[in-house]
Formats: sequence, structure tokens, C-alpha cells
Amino acid sequence: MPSRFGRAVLAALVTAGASTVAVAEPITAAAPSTAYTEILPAPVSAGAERGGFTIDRHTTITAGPGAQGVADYLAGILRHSTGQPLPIVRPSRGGNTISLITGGSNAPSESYRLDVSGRGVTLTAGRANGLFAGVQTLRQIVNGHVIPAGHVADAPRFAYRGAMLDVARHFFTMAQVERYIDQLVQYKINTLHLHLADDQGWRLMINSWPRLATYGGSTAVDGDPGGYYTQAQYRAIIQYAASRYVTVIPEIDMPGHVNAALASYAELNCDGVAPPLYTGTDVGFSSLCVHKDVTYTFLDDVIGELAALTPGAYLHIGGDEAHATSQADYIAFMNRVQGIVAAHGKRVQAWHQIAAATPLAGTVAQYWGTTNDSPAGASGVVLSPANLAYLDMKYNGSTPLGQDWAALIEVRDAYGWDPGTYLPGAPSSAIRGVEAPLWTETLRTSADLEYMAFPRLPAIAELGWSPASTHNWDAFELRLAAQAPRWRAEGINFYPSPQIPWR
Ligand code: IFG
Repeated sequence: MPSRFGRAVLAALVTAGASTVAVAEPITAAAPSTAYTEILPAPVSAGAERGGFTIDRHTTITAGPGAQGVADYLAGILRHSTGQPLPIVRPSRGGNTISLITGGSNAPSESYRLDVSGRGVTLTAGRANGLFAGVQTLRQIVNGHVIPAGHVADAPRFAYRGAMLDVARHFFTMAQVERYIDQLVQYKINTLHLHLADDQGWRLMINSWPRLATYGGSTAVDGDPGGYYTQAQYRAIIQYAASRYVTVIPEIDMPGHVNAALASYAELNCDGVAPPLYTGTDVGFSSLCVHKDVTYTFLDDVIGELAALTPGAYLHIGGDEAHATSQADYIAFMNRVQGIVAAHGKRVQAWHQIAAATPLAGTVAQYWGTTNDSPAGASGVVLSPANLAYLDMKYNGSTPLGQDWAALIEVRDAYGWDPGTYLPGAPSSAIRGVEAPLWTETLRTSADLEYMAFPRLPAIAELGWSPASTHNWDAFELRLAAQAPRWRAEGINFYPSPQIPWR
């Protein structure tokens, strides 16, 4: 039986693809390498080796072509945590470096490979978004100045891994949105759906219809302070998200959930009379005037400005709870608005009620039901079942924040489903991914958001990223427990669910 060292060499040969030997048994894991078994979301494959890489005052970060942005991001994190200078240098043959390498390979988007040994760290990916995903894994493995040795090969199960933030019921500043983005990306979420307008508030300046923001954005639920993003501020949010490889999907909900718009412009109302601003929490009582031409001039202006502000391919047009719009009017309206969005070069995402109309090719239906009846007709489905993925649902009957109309959702409920097989009527090929909405009727501060989002958002994030084969509650609860020290260090106000053996 070869010595332990011999086994390491043999394993290294095998890892290196020297197919001449078969290792008698796997490498024994070194002490600090529990991190490789507790990466969240669970990677496709991860294995620890002995030893580790020590970051010292001579350590550099090497950035290949296209890797500069990720290198800057990683340097910021590690300089802060280690106090070492970690200069970013061009590729060279020297050791003692953390190399970020993007190959033009046709690797699947966001895939990466992380290799750590005593001699150095190499993070390889087809594209920069894969490097960024790998950096999130590296952040979980690094232990002070030491990065334990090992290997990770990883790629996402679903391309769309989203979180929605409702900034309409209560307004959240740029800084609060950016804080949430930095929390999401730790778990490889890559899409932020911003719910920008609703009955209680319009949160984005539209230059051609300025009262939407200045008046329609002046209040919030319970009469709490309103607010809105100037277009410069909104661009800054988009830029910040893009620097974290997050695509923003803006939502202007219609034809319902429009009281803020109707209150801002009398001509948008069928009777020409503007209703008062609304600070309650009812839904389904408002509708755009489907039969007025001005409605479509209004929407062409709004969608045009929004499209110009949106680098991403999709605009979300809502379509939920249009109880004040007849079914026939709803269908005609949604079909006409899809054409307006397409005319501005964007694709449509909408709540799954759009399936009652004629979804355009490319339109994505976001399922928020509680009875897993699939929305036919859409070319793609994003899953947000309200009884499993709505982060504004209470954890249990005594949760101080949130609502309970869909369900009480403890961590195990949020984790206990499979997006690939959830909708019997939708082939798994139609499932683009998952999204965890956070509605803010009852939420006012970042601490409120965090209490509801953590620890359930990481559960949804794992459903979106990890292979179905890794889905296992007993393993997941340990992965989740290992995140708590990080959340405490970052000041994340998480709910300490009794279901988890927190560290
Ligand atoms: N349903 C409404 C939201 C919000 C939510 C709160 C959707 C698509 C209840 N529509 O969810 O506006 O009020 O849980």
C-alpha cells in the first residue's frame, strides 16, 4: 500500500489525467478543508487535498484577458480580509499568485474550475461571469490567510437564478439595493427583478411623464416616506449590478397595480378623474384604461425610456391581479403591450396570467401560483411558487414581519422542491430557472429584508444552481449552518431558524 504521500502523488497524477494509474483510495481530507464540502450552492464536484496556499505580502493576483473586473473585485475582498497588498499583475510564469484565466472556450456560461495547491491558485472559466461565480466559491473556502488545497469543477443547473425586490410598496435607496445585490451574489444569484411601480408608488423618473415619480412616488404603504430613482441613479444601480454580473429586469406592472400612475395623470383614467394616492395594501382594484389611446401613448413613452435604460433583454410588464380589467380587455391589452415592448427591441417577462393572452415567441411567464398548474404557451417559465419561494411569507405564525396568504414558509419548505419537475405541464426544457420575490408591504429597512431573505434565499439559490443529485436536506442544513459566521461578520440580520444547527 503506497504511503500517504505516495497516494497523494498517485491522485495528483490521476487528477492530471495520467490515466496510467488507478488510485486505491481517495485523498484523505486535510483538517481545514471542511469548506470544500460546505460550499453553498453545492458545486458539481469538489474535493479537498492536503495543505493549502498562504497569502503573504508577495502574493499577487494575475488577471488574464477579460478578467480585470473580477480581479479588482477579488482583490478588494482579499486585501480587506488579509491586509496584504495583493497587486494585480499581468500573466507571468511566477508562482505565489492567484490566477484568473478566461479561455475563449465554448464552456457553458458561468462554469468555472478552481484549483488550489501550496504553489498557487488557479481559477479558470470560459467567461468572466464564470470567474465571478468561482470567486464566490473561493470566498467561502478561504480561511484567513490560507486557502485550503483542493479542486472545484462547477456549472449552474439553470441559467436564470433571480431575486425580486419590491421597491414600490416601500422605497429602498440605491445603497440598500446595492447592499442586497452584494448579499445575493454570494449565492450565485445572477438576476435582480426590480418591481418599480405599483398602486402605492412609482419609483423611476420617466422624463416624458415626470409626475409619475415626483407625485406618484411621493408616498408608500402606511404613508411611510416615498422616493424614486432619478435616471442617473437607476443607471448607477444597473452599473453596480453589472459589475457583479447581475442582470436587472425592471417591472412596470400593468394593467393592474397602477394607482400611482392613475393618481399622477387624470387623463389616464377612463373618467378623466385622478384617484387619490393609495397607502393601503389591497390589490386588484386599479386598471389602466384599456380603451383610451392615451394609455398606449403613455406606455410607449414609459417602455421606450425603460428600454433605453435596460441593457438586459427583458422588460417585465407584470400582468398579475388585473381584477379591475375584464378578461377580454386584459387579453387585448397584454397582446398590444407585448408588441410595444418588442418594438423597443426588448422581450417580455410577465406574471403567468399572461398565458391567457397570446404570449409572443420569447415571452417568459413567471409562475407565482400555489397549485403548480403550468402556464401553457409561454416559451419559457421562471418558477416563483408563492407557497415556496415568496420571501415575504412568514416563517411561522409568530414571525413579526411578512404575510401568510400563500403559506408559512420555513427553510425546509423553501428547499424542499425541485424546479425541474415542479410544474407537471411544463417540460423541464421550458424551465429557465427560479426567482425568490420579496414583497415589501410589511418591510421598511435592510434589516427587515435580510430577516426575510436569510436563510431562505440561499435555499432558492441552491435550487437554481446545484445539480438535482446534490439535493439533500441533511447535507444542505450543514451547508447553511456554515454560512452563519459569514452573515454575522457581514451584519446580515438573518432569522435563526430552529431547523438549522447554526454554528
Ligand atoms: N401578490 C401580488 C403582489 C404582492 C404579493 C404579496 C404577485 C405577482 C401578493 N402579486 O405576487 O403585488 O402584493 O405577497
